[in-house]
Amino acid sequence: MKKRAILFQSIFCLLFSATVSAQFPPGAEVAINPMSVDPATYLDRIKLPPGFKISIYASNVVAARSLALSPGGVLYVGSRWDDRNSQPGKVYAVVDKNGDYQADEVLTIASGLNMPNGVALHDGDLYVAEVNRITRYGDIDSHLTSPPAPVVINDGYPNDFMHGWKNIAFGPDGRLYVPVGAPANTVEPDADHGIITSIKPDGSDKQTLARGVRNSVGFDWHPLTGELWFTDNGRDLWGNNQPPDELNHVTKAGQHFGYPYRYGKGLVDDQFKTTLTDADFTPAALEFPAHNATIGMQFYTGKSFPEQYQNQAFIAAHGSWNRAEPDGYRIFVVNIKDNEAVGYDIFASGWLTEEKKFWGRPVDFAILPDGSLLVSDDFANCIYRISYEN
Ligand SMILES: [Ca+2]
Ligand SMILES: [Ca+2]
Repeated sequence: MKKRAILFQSIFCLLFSATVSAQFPPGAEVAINPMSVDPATYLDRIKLPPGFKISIYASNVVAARSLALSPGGVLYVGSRWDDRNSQPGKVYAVVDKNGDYQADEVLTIASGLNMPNGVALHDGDLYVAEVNRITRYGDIDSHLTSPPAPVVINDGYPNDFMHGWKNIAFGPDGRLYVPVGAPANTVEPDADHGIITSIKPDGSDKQTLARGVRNSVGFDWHPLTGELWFTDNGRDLWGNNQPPDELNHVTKAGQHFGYPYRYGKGLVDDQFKTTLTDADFTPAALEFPAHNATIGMQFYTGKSFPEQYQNQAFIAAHGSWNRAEPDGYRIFVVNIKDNEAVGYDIFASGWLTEEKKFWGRPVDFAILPDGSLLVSDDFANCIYRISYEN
């Protein structure tokens, strides 16, 4: 009896501390077994396919999240916080002045923002997504040292902190796509949560493209079809090996991608009753291992990687926090054939050591004009460059 009480207490404490971590991220969203190292000294641990090389493009980019590269070659970087103990975040501009693929300047474009995770560029203007609002910084490349005051184009998004940080990007239709995550681990979201929306560049005409999305922090449009594909993270606190993380494929507006009733290709979470049936849900196009935290994604449209990577999707697995043995901390490449995701390979790994400690967490991508791939890391506070050297 006493043993049972202790066991119950331990489980309760574990669940409680995990829930607290889930609800109060900045300081508390600490995955298991972090190790702080100079990433430059650990790069030789990264495993890549033959012929590929990784280097540091920029260091000291604190909490580097979403990436957007301007036609002028300036890399804009969002973040969720300034450091692990303070929530307001910064937006950076990373400049490689002499074209040697090593940044010479990391400038702060804006600071004190409400988790400015998302950045996007359109007609020379920088768009920044905070939790509840989208702002625009006009003609940004020309004003790196004296950025203009931001213009608020939409402040009508929910202000929930949980899953409120956003990836944003302009679609082939010229609209800005803005997700709104579910405001908890598992909850039946109202019409304003668990969705992917789009707005015009002036912030007007909000439309909802997809529902049943728990927390997408990565999406991109297929270069040939122009259709949206997005990552989504499965729920926490449901064991070490379920539910799967997801890659999803939007084939028409209004599709429901399952949350909180279904995960992956059809795993049922019956804690919520619904009159919706399997036919009402769009299953994931591809499943990834649970808790890998698949976030940033990028179709490869560069020219320097081998032919097999053309139009394939790179996906960053940020790495687990809610799993007994850490997993993730790597980059997948998804094989998309005839508009179907047929499988994935591990493209880059090694941020998780053999002792199951992690020293880096990949987040998002950008493609340089030479075809090399930039990768942000919000734990090692840097931007990597992966190139194909033959
Ligand atoms: Ca340089
Ligand atoms: Ca789903």
